[in-house]
Amino acid sequence: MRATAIAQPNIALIKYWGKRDLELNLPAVGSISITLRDLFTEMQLELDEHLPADKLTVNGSVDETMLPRLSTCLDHVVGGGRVRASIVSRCNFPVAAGLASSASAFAATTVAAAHAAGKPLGVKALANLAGRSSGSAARSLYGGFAELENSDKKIIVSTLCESEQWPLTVVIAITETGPKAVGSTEAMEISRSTSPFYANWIDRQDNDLKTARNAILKRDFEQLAAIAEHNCLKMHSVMWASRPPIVNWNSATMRCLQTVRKLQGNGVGVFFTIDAGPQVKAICLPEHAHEVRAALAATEGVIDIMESGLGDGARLVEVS
Ligand code: 2P0
Repeated sequence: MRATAIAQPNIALIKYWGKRDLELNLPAVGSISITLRDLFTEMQLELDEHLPADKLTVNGSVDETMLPRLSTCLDHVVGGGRVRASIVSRCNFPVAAGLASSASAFAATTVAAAHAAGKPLGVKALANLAGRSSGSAARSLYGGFAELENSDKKIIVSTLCESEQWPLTVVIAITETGPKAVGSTEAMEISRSTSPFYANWIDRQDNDLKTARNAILKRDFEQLAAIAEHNCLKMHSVMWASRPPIVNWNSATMRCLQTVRKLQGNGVGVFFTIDAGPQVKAICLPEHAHEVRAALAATEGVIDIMESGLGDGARLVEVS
């Protein structure tokens, strides 16, 4: 009745923004991501019939904010009439700040819950269950480069390339540590219903997916860099043009983009992406990681730097 699982966040290179089914939490577009190695969320879950209610601690402190969504995640995996759970979470990076903390949290919770409930589910079923709680969590069930496709009432996630087949490095420039003002589910709905660019965004996604997929299969860094930056800026254009506007960037975010442009001008193999938060993720060839890290660390407004290679999908650590 007790299981512990670990999952890594993933960074989308071709982004998910918008839902086509709110009830089932199905994304409106496919996406392609890389799963990280060095950032993690561990979820220890104990199903306990004596507990009056679910409880959650994050890094040693009781936390009420994530609990309702985690409880719903457990309902999906274990079943509605389930016994209550005690969840102990450990995480080595800031949560709810645009670092994909919900992806790793729900991926790890789904794996731990299935094992704690004695349900031997395969990775496809686990990805679909994790995706019901958080669209991006489905991708954290897979390592390396993962593609998520919509298929009727389901999602299908597959590995395009394993982490060791194309070992890139991700340098993350932290420009703010507080939680974001508007959650992704709400922000996506605002974009869907108000952004004049939303329909265009949906129409063009398949082309971007195809270009990125080809770049990954050919290990073509330049082509991947160009399409990932374009897709990221397009998603933020959809967000900026929403009413009210959804602007997660700060001035340091912009300065980090200028730093990346300068590095590119000097022949450094690097590109940027930004999610629903102010942090800048610089994806680079491992031999350039030191230079990219130093340049971002020296950029005004950057308060911390994290670095990660690419890693594996969510997995069980212990069950008893
Ligand atoms: C992504 N993001 O593809 C995009 C890019 C943020 C920007 O997926 O509503 O927390 O829980 O399904 O997965 C963040 O959204 O959203 C996200 P829900 P999620 O990574």
